[in-house]
Amino acid sequence: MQHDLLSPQAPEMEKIADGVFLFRSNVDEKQFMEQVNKVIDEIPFRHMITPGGKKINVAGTSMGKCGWYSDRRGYRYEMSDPISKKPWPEISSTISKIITDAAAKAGFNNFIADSCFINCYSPGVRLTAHIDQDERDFTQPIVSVSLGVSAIFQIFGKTRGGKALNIPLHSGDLLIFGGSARRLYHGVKKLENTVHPLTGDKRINLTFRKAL
Ligand code: MD3
Ligand code: FE
Repeated sequence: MQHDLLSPQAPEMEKIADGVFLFRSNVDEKQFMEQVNKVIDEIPFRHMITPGGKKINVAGTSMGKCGWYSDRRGYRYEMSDPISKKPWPEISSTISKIITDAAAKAGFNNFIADSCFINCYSPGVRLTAHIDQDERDFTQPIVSVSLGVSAIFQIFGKTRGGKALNIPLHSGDLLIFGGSARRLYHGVKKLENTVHPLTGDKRINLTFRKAL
């Protein structure tokens, strides 16, 4: 018999906006962190450079068939790390299945990520409003998993300006962006200077994508 105080249970999935679905404290943080640690052991977080020559304050690395990359030559997906020349570490089948299953619950069937871009935020670092447009097929969703220190994720509209919808993202939260939401500007507010047992003063975000 269910205890009264434990019901009604929180819904597993919350629809935030058209094409945006949030699963609160959905993933096993330690399982995902272990995967991240394997990746950074091979290819550490690095500050890439924009085509215009600016340092990107969020440090990144990748796993999967291809990885998002930026330097003077432009934004693109690379089949291996241009610096170390190593192929990106694989996305484990266990993690891949978790992502495919979550996408299906949001109505995106047969989503298979061929790339996962892993972002690392230090205290004070923010991600300015942008649209991800280096993937080939915009009908494919992006699935995001947050680890460690919480941050405020912001969804703007079809333009950079105006009022944002602010969504706090905590460790273990899984967020899906699909359909028309793929074309919305979004960003992350300056990371607060606090600590989390999993990551210290960092926030790590994984974005699973079908890039090719
Ligand atoms: C909406 N990362 O890596 S994840 C990114 O929390 C990125 O670190 C943020 O934006 C973060 O590009 C947000 C959620 C997300 C990811 C990709 C999107 C939202 C998106 C692509 C299109 C629209
Ligand atoms: Fe993005």
